[in-house]
Amino acid sequence: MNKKIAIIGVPMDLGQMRRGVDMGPSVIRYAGVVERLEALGWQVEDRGDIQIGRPKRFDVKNESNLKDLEEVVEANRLLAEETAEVIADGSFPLILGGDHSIAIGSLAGTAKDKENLGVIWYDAHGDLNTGETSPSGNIHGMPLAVSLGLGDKSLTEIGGFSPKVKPENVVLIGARSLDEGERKLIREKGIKVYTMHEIDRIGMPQVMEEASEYVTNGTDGVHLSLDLDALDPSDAPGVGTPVVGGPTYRETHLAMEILAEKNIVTSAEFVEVNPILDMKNQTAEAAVALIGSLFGEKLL
Ligand code: 6HN
Ligand code: MN
Ligand code: MN
Ligand code: MN
Repeated sequence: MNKKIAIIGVPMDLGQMRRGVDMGPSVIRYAGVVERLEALGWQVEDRGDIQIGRPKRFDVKNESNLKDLEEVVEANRLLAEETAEVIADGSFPLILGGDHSIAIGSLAGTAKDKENLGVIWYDAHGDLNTGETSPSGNIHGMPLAVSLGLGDKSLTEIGGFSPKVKPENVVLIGARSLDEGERKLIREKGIKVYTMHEIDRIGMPQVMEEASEYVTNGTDGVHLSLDLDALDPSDAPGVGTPVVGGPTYRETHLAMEILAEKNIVTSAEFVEVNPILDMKNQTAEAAVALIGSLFGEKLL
C-alpha cells in the first residue's frame, strides 16, 4: 500500500450550541488515530488544525437565521483550500471535526474538479436545513443542503462553485430525526435514504451493498461523512445532539469494513465528537476504531 493519508483537524464548535466539540480533533488524536493508521501500513501526515475565528458573542443569529455565520464561512473557506491541496498532492483527506458544519468546506475541497462526487451521509440527522427551514439556526444542521446548492450564498459559494454535489449522487444512512423541511426536500429531490426503518428491515450488510452500488454508479469519487451521532448513544454518548435508536458500534464497524472491502471511499470526515459530553473518551475511541476499519483493519 503506497497511499498517503493527510489528517486535517477542524476544531469548530460554532455550527451548534454546545461548546466542547472543538476539542474533537485533539481527543481523536489522543485516542491514537495516527498510530492506528500507521500500524495498518499507511503513510500518515498530520497537517494540524484549521484556524477557527472566535466570535465576540456566541450563537448570535443573523437576519437569515444563521448563527455565527462569518466565522463558519471563513473556517470552511480555509478547509476547502487545504482539502483541495491534499488531494492535488495525491493524499487521501481524512478530516476530523468539530461539528458537522465543516462538511461544507470538506465537500467544497473534495468536489473541486469532480463533476459527480458520490456522498455517503451516515448520520441520525439529514443536515438538510436552510436558514428558512431550520428550527435552531445551527449551521451544523445545514451542510448537506448547502452542498446541494441550497441556502445562504456566502455558504453555497465557498470554493467558488455551486452545487458541490447532485441529489442523485447522495445517500443518507441512519436517519431517524428529520425536520419537516428536510422531509419535504428529500421527497422533492428524490434523495436516497436508508432510515433506521430500512436498516432494521434489511440489515446493515444489505444496506451497505445497495448504498455502495448507488453512490458509485456514474460518480468519480465517494466522500464519507460520518457523524458520530449516527451511532446509538449507548455506544457513542459524546455528541451534542444524540438520538436514541441508532445502529450499534458493531453494525457501524461492519459498515466501515464493507466500505473498505469495496475500496470506494476517496475522502472522509468524522465529526461531532464532544469530550465534555463523553464517557472516558468512548466516542473518540469509537471514531478511531471505525477509522481503522475504514482503512482496512481486520480481526484476523
Ligand atoms: N448534526 N435538525 C436539527 C437542526 O437543528 O437543524 C439537528 C441538526 C443536527 C446536526 O448533528 O450534525
Ligand atoms: Mn447528526
Ligand atoms: Mn450531522
Ligand atoms: Mn474492525
